[in-house]
Amino acid sequence: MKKTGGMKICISIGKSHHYAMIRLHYHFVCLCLLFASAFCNAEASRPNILFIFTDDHALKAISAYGGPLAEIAPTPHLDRIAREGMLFRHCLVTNSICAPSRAVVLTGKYSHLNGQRTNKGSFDGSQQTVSKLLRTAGYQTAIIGKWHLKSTPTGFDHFEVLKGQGQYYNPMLITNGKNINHTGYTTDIITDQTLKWLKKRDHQKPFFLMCQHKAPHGRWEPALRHLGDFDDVEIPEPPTLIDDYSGRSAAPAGHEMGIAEHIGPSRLMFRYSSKFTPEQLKMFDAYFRPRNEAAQKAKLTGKERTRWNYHRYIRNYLRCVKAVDENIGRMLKYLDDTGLAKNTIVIYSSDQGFWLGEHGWFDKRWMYEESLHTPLLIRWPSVTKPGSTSDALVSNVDFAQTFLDIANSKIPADMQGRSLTPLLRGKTPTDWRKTHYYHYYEAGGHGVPVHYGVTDGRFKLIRFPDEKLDTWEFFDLKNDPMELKSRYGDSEYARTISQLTKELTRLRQQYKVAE
Ligand SMILES: [Ca+2]
Repeated sequence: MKKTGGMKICISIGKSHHYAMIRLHYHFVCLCLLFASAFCNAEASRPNILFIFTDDHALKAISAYGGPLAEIAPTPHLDRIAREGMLFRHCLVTNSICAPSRAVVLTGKYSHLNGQRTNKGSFDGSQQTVSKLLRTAGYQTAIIGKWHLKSTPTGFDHFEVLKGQGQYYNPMLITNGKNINHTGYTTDIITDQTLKWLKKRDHQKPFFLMCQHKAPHGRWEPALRHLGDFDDVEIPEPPTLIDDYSGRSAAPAGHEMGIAEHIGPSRLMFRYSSKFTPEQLKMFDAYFRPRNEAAQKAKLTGKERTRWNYHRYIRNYLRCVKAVDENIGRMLKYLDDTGLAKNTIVIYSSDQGFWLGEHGWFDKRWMYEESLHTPLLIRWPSVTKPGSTSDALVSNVDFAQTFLDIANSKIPADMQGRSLTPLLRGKTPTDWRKTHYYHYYEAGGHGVPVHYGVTDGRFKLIRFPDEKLDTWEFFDLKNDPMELKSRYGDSEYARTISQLTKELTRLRQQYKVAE
């Protein structure tokens, strides 16, 4: 208001009514500035949403979830998100496979409604997505890293995505339509590019940023700095590494995801998938070649071969996770250093879980526990109680609605999930879902047949409709957490099976499943 005095002096030489008009005009401008400032503060107070998403990250490979790998391969930065936010123990995917899961996250709809039932085909980007809705609501939107939906990303102010699966080294990133080659380790580069975008973004708008890593998807090529990590520690084998699939239907025995027989030379680093620079190749060869030659010379067979494959696989997988965790540390540090941390919600998840040798498997797809569950850690400063956990049945179909709710945006009625914000505020609604519907469509992928089912967290009912199988499975997860014995048809469980069968029908109607 200091200028008012100056103005008075300035216009005191003018006519008195002219002076009054100018003063009125000046006050009007001041009021406008005040309103504009208040509006900007409201804009700034809408939280930023940082969604960090990985590919094929098993819960057991995040130390915050505990388990036998937690001490061997700690993930301190992921654990920090859990320690400062909420860890969800039962985030269940609707369809445990890469592209479909990503489509569910973007649309808040099951695969049969968003059209992305399998990894084949291209995502219909003309449909309603959460990125479009948030952009319309005034958010600046960006996706950097793995996209895996073939069609050009829509609803983003900025996209910078790998082509298809991408590779672990020297990736090409399609950057707003232009192909740009990078040299280095892809997990590091995706973070570099994410931080670059954060620095140059429009600081007047809140952001919705999807930072999506390729890792730890196969074929597991570690960062050069992690070659040799975990070599000196004994990694426990899962109790079901050698599994004969008895006690269940014929379905799991038909798998083609065996660490023993299907994992193949490129997943075991006898062949490399990335196009290396000469220096990178030299370091890979220096580490892997002598070990590979020793393994070939030993001519291992049977269980010994399975065990060797498992240890080769799990070490490379954990090395890839280690680079993810380090890069999450870089992201969190940037939020701290810039002061963004206090108004940025950080969400960590993966497109599904993964088999780390249980039942002798790598890969995902099955409705069994390890691939049905996906990690979910959310830090919402001053809203979510640090170090809290939730046992509610939540799902990747809830993510879109959660993002919209956080942004205080309208949630379209055709989305099929539910916002997690009440849970994040510490209150699970009494009518929160008690059962979860699952549906896998990619017939024959890694030998996994089409199947669908329901679980309430304690029991699980699975239907394999393929005419050659035409079978069901039922598991009591409390008494049989490793899902080794189907009790379908067991009179002891007749009532529960009947109830779950009815619930399955009800859920299929609720979610508008036609097939
Ligand atoms: Ca995946």
